[in-house]
Amino acid sequence: MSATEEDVYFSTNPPPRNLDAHVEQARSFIDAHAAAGRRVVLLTSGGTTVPLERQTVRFIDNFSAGTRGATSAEYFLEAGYAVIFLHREFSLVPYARHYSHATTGSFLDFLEADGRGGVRPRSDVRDKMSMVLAAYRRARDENLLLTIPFVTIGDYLHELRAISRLMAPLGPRGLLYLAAAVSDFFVPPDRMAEHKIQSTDAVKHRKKNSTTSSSSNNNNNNNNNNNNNNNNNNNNKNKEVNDASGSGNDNGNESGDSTTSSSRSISKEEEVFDNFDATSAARSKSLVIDLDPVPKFLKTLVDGWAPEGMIASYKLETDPSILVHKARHSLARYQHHLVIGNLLATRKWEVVFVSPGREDRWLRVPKRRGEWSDDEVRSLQAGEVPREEPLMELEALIIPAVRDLHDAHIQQNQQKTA
Ligand code: 9Z3
Repeated sequence: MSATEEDVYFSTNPPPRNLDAHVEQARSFIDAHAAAGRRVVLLTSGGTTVPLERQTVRFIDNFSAGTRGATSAEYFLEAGYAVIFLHREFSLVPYARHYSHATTGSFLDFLEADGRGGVRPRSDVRDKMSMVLAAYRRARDENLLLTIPFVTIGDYLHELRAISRLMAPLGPRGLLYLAAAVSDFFVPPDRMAEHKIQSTDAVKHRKKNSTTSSSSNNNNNNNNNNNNNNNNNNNNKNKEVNDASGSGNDNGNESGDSTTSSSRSISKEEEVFDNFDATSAARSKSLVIDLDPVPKFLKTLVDGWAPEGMIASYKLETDPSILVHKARHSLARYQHHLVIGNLLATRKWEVVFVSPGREDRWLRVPKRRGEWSDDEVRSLQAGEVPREEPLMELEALIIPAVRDLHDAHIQQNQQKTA
């Protein structure tokens, strides 16, 4: 991607409101850890949205609960990294993830009355909760975890660019671990509606009618035409509106006597349009959304924003037959260091590491009893979900393996500079 394309994207898509504050937080976080010689991972998590309106009521979302990202963050902290957790607002976050977002019940179910007017954790969850709490407190007290939210694809790209540019002082000790589910398509600002997209023309008609009567009459006529097929009764009422608007000619009333006639016509119209809303014609109106491709920023990221750090990205597919191919394609295209491929259905059981100059490496959670047979591996790789829940968190295997590759990346860089 050319510099101009990048400039155009970032100058036409507005930054998130708190970008400057986030940049300042990230700057002091990175500088402190760079000075301490610690590794820092910028980890992205959760799905980006694509707003359809500037004052957003409707948006397109990307699948991701944030489980991969939030769980990975905990294992990175355990592995000695400081973590910038760039995540979709209200998706899962490290440590709290163990108790939030329950699909049945609530986090309150983990608590019980202590008999003295207070509350305490339920006895059966107390041990685990005190471990989770201790790890969380350590991360917080030692300033090892910085959480920054995003919502839209635009927010995400602005934040990613700004923060990754700050990673330079870390040199090869910086790691970008891109697990967020990022939209491939978006509505460019020049085509985005300001207000909520309407499912009927009713508001447009009403607005126009209350200002210029000639255009309103045209609209009425259009509406009449639409209604013609569906509701003769409405058609008659609409005619009444036209007639009531003053001059009696097709172009509507003159400005002089508009007040009474237009207010009358509006109230009549409301009746007409309320009926109109209910017609099958209005209901069957489809909304066609024309989306542009999101510019591919990974190459720019590798070349310009964080040139010395290691970059690992996830590749999500649902079709097993293309997963490895797409992961390789991504690596060849962006020339970064690691693609972790996963299938939506089996993402909690296995992933594949694809990296330059190395054999593809599958990481799989162990089975409760025995080893995975060749047949079982084949069906996993074909996207078949095992009956039993995974025995452990796959991230417990992924993060140490990423750390090994990061060790090698740092070593290579040291050799180059020696
Ligand atoms: C992933 O593949 C993540 O592992 C998941 C995690 C989104 C599947 P959950 O949060 O899910 O645990 O529920 N993330 C990357 C998805 C993505 O959009 N990748 C892009 C692509 O595949 C490249 S950046 O083209």
